[in-house]
Amino acid sequence: MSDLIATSARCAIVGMGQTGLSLARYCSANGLSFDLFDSRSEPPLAATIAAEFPAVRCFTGPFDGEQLSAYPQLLLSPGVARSEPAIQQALRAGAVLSGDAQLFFNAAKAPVVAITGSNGKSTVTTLVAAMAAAAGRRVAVGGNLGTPMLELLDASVELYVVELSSFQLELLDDCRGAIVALLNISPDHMDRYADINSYRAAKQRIYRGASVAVCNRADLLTHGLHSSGVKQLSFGLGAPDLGDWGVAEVNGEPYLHCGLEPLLAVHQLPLRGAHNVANALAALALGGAAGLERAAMVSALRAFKGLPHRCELVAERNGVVYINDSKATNVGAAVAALQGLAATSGGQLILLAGGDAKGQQFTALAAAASGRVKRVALFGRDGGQLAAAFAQTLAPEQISLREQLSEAFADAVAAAAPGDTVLLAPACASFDQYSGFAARGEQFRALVLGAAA
Ligand code: UMA
Ligand code: ADP
Repeated sequence: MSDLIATSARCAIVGMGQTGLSLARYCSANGLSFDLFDSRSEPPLAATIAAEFPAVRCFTGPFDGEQLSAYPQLLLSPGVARSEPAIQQALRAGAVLSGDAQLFFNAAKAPVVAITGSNGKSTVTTLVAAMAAAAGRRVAVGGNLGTPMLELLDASVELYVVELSSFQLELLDDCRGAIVALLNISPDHMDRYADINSYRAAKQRIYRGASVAVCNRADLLTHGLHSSGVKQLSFGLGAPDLGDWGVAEVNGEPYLHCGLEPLLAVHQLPLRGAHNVANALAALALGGAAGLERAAMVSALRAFKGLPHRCELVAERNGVVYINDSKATNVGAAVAALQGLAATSGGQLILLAGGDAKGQQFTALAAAASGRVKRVALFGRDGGQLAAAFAQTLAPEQISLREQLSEAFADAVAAAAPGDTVLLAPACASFDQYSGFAARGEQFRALVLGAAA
């Protein structure tokens, strides 16, 4: 439900990570009493929370459903699934569940642009914020991108731009007139959802209460059912209808367009790959709906070189190009990287992949590798699962399987010839061996630059 139900009742904040801390600060600032829970014995922010809220009770270790059932409201962090048996028990006992996203939308006094999708969220979120800044707006940007949404709230902000994960959307009922986009849907987090339909259903919640809904013409799973009051816009790589966003030729050259109006030649985008053209169009659609001036949006697009760990050029060494796409934590993103780079790199690709498979199937990745890669060097906990999938499309001598990224990297270097591209696009989460995708990308960068131990 939308609001905190009873200001006098103590609520349970579940999760003692970044979101839990932001929820505690929000409750405290609003005079609400709360206890904190985390199923881990040593939650990452336990010490910070204890120092900031010395009088607050913190319970760590496996959740106790009976204990949680005593609270009328549970504020869940995104990493805690509502399907947890203890959470289900509290629900049956009548508890109301909410999350930081709903509290944020309730409290935000300035317009909000909200972005979700399986891939491209961070890129589009950052782009829209850059466009707003170029247009002179006081903009606050965060959410799944990094800074918890509740930490962004500030009376001086003129536009909020937030990235929302499916986890955060699970508890969102009403985004209260936000301008929203669902960029694309491909399987991800299949260890949390029963199937792609329940994952899609979580993503589609972004449309609840939206004033403007932006979808991807090429991806039917992003199309929502809206009530008549919602303005609908679309983006896609084909020519757009009036008012929509797409690509059409001007004198034989592809240009980003709004309807019939050309805005920028595709080759002037520093971002590479067809998926980034789609991202640029989505950002334009959102920025346009938020009233940003087109000239400012175009200047931001021309300046934006992309985020680290997303198809990022690390170096060229001995004629071999090294690309860090550590943020490719699912099959859809890794396939986009393979397709994009195979189209632009002259030589052959060597793919480094593996890690925590999150319940995914790798058939689509193996199919995309066929004819595009000369070798795959696999690593990490679930490297064996990837090896089994690649065995269906590649010859045995094209596949190597190691424990560590450093070992797989050595295999990749040994196989690389001048003109080739070595691509880290793991198609897996990193948590089996790293603190996150950034740490994995940094190790790759260090290996390439010869600085790793
Ligand atoms: N956890 C427990 N027990 C608990 C609470 C959490 O085991 O009681 C585990 C979770 O399962 C998870 C980890 O702890 O593995 C962190 O969960 P969290 O909810 O405490 O995370 P926060 O520190 O609050 O960070 C969250 C987002 N994390 C997740 O959704 C897992 C961050 O997104 C986000 O930047 C931050 O809020 C601020 O909004 C990270 C992420 O990996 C980058 N997101 C996923 C993704 O992008 O694919 C969805
Ligand atoms: P997210 O925040 O959704 O994870 P990012 O912008 O951080 O998205 O990009 C994550 C990964 O997905 C990167 O590997 C990037 O190259 C790839 N990617 C970005 N945009 C798209 C897209 N529109 N379609 C498919 N893959 C994409």
